[in-house]
Amino acid sequence: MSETITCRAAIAWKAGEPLSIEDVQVAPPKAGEVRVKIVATGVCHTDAFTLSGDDPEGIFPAILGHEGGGIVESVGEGVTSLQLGDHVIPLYTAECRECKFCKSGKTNLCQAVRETQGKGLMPDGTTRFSQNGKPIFHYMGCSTFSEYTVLPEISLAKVNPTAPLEEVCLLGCGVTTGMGAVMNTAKVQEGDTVAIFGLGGIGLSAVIGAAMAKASRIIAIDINESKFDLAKQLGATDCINPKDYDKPIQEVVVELTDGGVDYSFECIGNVDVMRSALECCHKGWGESVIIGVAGAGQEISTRPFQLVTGRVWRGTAFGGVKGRTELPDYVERYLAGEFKLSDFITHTMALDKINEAFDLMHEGKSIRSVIHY
Ligand code: NAD
Ligand code: AHE
Ligand code: ZN
Repeated sequence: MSETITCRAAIAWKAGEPLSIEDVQVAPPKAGEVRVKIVATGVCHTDAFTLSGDDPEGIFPAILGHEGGGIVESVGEGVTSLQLGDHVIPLYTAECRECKFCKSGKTNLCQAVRETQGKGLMPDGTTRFSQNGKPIFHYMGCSTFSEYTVLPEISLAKVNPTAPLEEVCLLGCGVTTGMGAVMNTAKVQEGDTVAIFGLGGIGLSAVIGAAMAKASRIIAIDINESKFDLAKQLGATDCINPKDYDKPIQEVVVELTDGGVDYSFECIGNVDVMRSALECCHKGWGESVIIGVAGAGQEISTRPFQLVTGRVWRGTAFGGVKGRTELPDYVERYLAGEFKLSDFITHTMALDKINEAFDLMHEGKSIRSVIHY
């Protein structure tokens, strides 16, 4: 039986306040749980979203972070699929392979631990994090902004140990989400036309996915033109800044593509852009995929006629990817050189500088900052 560990973590004490780097206690894993030493973690816009206070599920104090890579430090009773020393990627979408959702063959949204996860707790309804006896909540079932964290066994993907965790941590959210949205959710085919709104870690990964799918036109859209060089390098055929036009961006895309694109992806979390993304799709068949996460109380709208005339609105979480089954293969494909991750890592830093990662994101200066422990 392992002991409680005291380690450094970035604590979100309150919405809207910077993270505070402090000692926390991490209890040993209980039955069916695994304690992981985090080696590296990316900072995703969703972490900033929750810290801002806009997340209806946001709960404080908590340890944020959900885009990590680490090594199994100890396992609880009954854990069979993982052992000490295994390299793992934490999954905010678990995969139990037993629930109605897992068995449906229709979704990656396993619900086995989702309810307690949304309350910042482990499946038994308690937390493994505390500070001098005061409980601290988990986040998205991952809490990778801590040197050590505890997850359910079903929330860990075991990956090839030769893969650098400082890079493949990005497969824990951003890169898998963007690529998966294109390839799993939309199933873009050779020759299709695509528009991608927002060129952060998610949107640029969608560009990679569209290029891999051999889309004939990949229209990359952002109000920050500093993102355009990398978008082009990754395969975007056109880069557009909506601020350069005095008409709605959907009209611009429709004109550029003889009636609209086959697929569009919203990678921002802006409900007005979600509407543009739907309305730039081709009449009769165009499909728009919502990836961006919008704040509490926000709603999408369009004229129902947009759907009556054949456009489809859908959404995706973690790119529709079943983490334990499919993520190891994403790592293998990265190792085989099918796509690069280093392009995304614009900044690296130690945990005590993590607030700078949030500043860089808000200033539009980073794609991904990766924290090295
Ligand atoms: P990011 O901040 O790195 O990138 C967002 C990009 O959108 C930036 O380049 C920004 O300049 C651009 N942008 C902002 N407003 C715009 C506008 N009006 N028009 C065009 N471009 C605009 O964020 P990210 O980490 O790439 O995440 C993107 C979104 O995806 C977030 O909402 C995040 O919460 C969400 N997300 C969803 C999932 C999922 O599974 N559904 C997974 C990861 C992230
Ligand atoms: N808690 C928010 C929703 C947040 C959300 O949509 N999260 C995405 C992942 S974002 C990763 O960066 C997701 O996978 N959602 C599916 C799920 O089960 O959480 C809210 O609005 O309540
Ligand atoms: Zn994320």
